[in-house]
Amino acid sequence: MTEMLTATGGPALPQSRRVVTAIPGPKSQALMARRKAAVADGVGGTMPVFVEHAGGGVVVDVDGNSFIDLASGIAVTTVGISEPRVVSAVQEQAAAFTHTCFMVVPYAGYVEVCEALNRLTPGTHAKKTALFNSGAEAVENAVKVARRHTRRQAVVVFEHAYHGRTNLTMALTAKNAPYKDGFGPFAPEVYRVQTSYPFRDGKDGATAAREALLKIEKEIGATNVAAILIEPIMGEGGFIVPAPGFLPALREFCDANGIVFIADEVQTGIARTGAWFACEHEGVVPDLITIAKGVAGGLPLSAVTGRAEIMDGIHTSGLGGTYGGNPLACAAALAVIETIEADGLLGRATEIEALLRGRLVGIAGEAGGRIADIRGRGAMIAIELVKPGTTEPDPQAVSAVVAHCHANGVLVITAGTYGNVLRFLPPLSISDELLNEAMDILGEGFATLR
Ligand code: PLZ
Repeated sequence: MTEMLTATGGPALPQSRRVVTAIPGPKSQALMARRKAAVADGVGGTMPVFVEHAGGGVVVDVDGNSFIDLASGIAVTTVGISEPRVVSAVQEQAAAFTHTCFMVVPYAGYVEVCEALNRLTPGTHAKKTALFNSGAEAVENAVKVARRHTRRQAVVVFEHAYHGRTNLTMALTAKNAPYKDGFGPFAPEVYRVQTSYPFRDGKDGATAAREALLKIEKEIGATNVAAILIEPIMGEGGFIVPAPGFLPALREFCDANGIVFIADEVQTGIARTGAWFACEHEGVVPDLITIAKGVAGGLPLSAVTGRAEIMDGIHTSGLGGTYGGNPLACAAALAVIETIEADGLLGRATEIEALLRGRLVGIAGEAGGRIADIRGRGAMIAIELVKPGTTEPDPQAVSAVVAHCHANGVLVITAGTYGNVLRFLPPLSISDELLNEAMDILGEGFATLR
């Protein structure tokens, strides 16, 4: 086990799985009752336990149960929860000043984060960045920038896409329940076309792209399109990796038609897939990239980074917000970027991919045809579950395996339009030992289905 130190130099959390009560334990049960009474029912929940401490590769609950973390708070704590460098940076910043509003009195941290993202995003062209709070807010602003630049309105999005829960981003998101049900009317001028989903459509990237682009030309008209917005790997949609060639074909179409190519890298960005950004795996350089989640180690921060001439097409004060690029979040982001670079975490994501894929192939071999697809990149890997011998989604099997994992100290989450995808998003600070132990429990979970 690797010895870890906290930011204050004290001993870190023991890196082990430990189940000492029924899940949830008594303290979590009491808090769940208070939650039920005080928190709006509409706020979703995965785990019935409340956290007390977390770090490295574990989340420890108020009853002393220690869960192996395969969720990273939905792909946020890529460098680990409370990573020591992030903790010190935030502590120092909090003591200096918590907020002035960058639009009122600016601070260097904001500029430094923009410089870093301009450097780290794909492409050698001149870039500019603006900072916001959430992924949805970044996506909304990218659309604003693209519309202003092109003086066009239509935005093209894809089946299985997820872009957020605000009014515009609900319109951009594909799946109805739970995200959109009853929340309309939705924003206009959003058009959805088919994506590339190799497991389900069996098409190569060029064919899938040709069909999507034909639909755009015939039903929307290329000259009406401000932006094509796509996640390079669909996140909430189930870690759908488009067939090779699909993203480059969209990129080419954007070039040929003066359309802004926006990569939503909110979930895939910042080392998650073994590259700084997932579109690098396909050699695609977006015009605009939306960034959030992993960028600030758990503090709320998001960004739009893109071609300087497109970003600067917006009039002064056309972009902003009270909290965008909050100083604590900027300090955290700079520490996250430093940690990824200093600890070689891009390579670690690739190692995690190899370990998970190896174990999942083994588990699939024993799972009687229930695991029909293993996919993803880096530390963003998923399995799609079907009724054996068919391609029919099996969300019940997912629920049963997840319940086994949760009861046995492994924190996993699901995804997919059909609710039949189990996704693994471990922090890059997790040990091989914990990953292997989590895969053992997962294998046991599948064994209970037989
Ligand atoms: N774009 C690609 O993955 C957030 C959603 C969790 P916010 N995904 C997790 C939930 O159920 O609300 C996401 C994403 C992509 C945009 C977003 C939105 O990011 O920070 O949640 O607004």
